[in-house]
Amino acid sequence: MMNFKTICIIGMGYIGLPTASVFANHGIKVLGMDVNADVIGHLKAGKVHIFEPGLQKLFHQALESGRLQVATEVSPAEAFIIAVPTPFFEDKSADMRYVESAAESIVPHLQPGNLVILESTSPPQTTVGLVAPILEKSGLKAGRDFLLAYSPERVLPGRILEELVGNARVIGGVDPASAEAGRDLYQTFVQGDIILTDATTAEMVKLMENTSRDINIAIANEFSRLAEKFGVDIWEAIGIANLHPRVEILRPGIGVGGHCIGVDPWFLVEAAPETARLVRTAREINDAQPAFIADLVDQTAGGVAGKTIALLGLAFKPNVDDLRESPAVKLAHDLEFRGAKVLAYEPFKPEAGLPGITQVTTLAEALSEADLVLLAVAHDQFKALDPAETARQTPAKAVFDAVKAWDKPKWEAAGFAFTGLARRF
Ligand code: SAJ
Repeated sequence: MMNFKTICIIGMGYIGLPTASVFANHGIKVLGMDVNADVIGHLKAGKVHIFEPGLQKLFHQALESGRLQVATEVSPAEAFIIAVPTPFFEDKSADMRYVESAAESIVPHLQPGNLVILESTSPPQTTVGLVAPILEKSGLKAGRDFLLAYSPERVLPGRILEELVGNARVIGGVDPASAEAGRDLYQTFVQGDIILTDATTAEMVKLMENTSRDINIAIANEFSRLAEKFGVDIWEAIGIANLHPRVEILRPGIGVGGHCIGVDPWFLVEAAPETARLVRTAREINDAQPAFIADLVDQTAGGVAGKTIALLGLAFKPNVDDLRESPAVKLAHDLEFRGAKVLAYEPFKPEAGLPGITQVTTLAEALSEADLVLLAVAHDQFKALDPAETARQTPAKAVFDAVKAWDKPKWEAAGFAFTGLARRF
């Protein structure tokens, strides 16, 4: 069994930072590296730059222990973990430049016997086809001179710290020794099962998980459109269907966002366009959902042109501060395109500075001149809004709940005309 004393984690984002903190708190010396000097500056000052429950405390504890350091340069270590983003280009093809440069930055430091782990979600065969050849520029060979594995992160934003420790972990090696070394490293803190396989299988597993969730959300969104067409309350219908022991329909909404589920399925489409047909269709359905909601709001409001809409929430899902690929942002643009004036309020990121979005920093400001209040993201603080109190803060006489977070009778009792996505009750 290998015993790792030092690791270097490349990328101090949503995955790298919690992972670095957890390792350090379990007795390993960690260097957290990020090319962004602002991020490192923040971290050095003891402040985490992202919102995730419990992370600030965990990070602080790791710094205090003296085992976690952060820097803008890679340093030698027994193991290297790559946890950088893999976004996509305009044409939906994978942008692997961060992974490439992370691998390049390891090359000068790579020693025989080191372990390198890729955690970033990547197209099939990235580990063997892209990362191995870059690392081999060191003159060392993957599987023979150094160990190389793929181990995807699978944690849910909002529950990252629990899931990092509790979830099962898959580790795919370029050879069995690499997978075993990965297990030795992660079992430092992982309490869930650790499953060993080959690198390409582990890459597929990750893509299959997020793709199947995307497809399941797409069918829920398509059902919501059908329900609109047939005058059915989709929430009632799903509730009843889900009583069936083998049916579990997810929630329709304003679309799918974030840097994972809305992105990863495209890696399969790009890798095998002729084969991944259902995958592509699901992506297209979910991507079109913000425009569908904008049309629905437009119809139910008797036209949004010239009206002011208080848009509640810009994050990609409830109770997170992440606005990447957010359908709420697309919805704001779509409503503006239809002639509305949108005042967006996002409590987790009140000043995001998004181009083309008018953001206000308080709820009161959003409400004060609204004709319509549109709930886009079911943050706890929006769910808890009191309709009577809201009525006192706004001239708006109508609300639209796109995510079934509000109680229709209560809002009606407060004097609002209430509509929502496929909503009768
Ligand atoms: N959404 C719906 N309806 C639902 C569930 C979600 O519209 O019933 C929307 C959300 O509002 C959001 C998007 O889908 O816009 C994605 O949210 P999510 O909570 O389903 O997932 P993510 O993107 O936060 O995290 C996913 C997780 N993957 C799976 O559950 C299979 C997580 O475990 C992964 O680690 C993460 O992607 C990742 O990093 O890949």
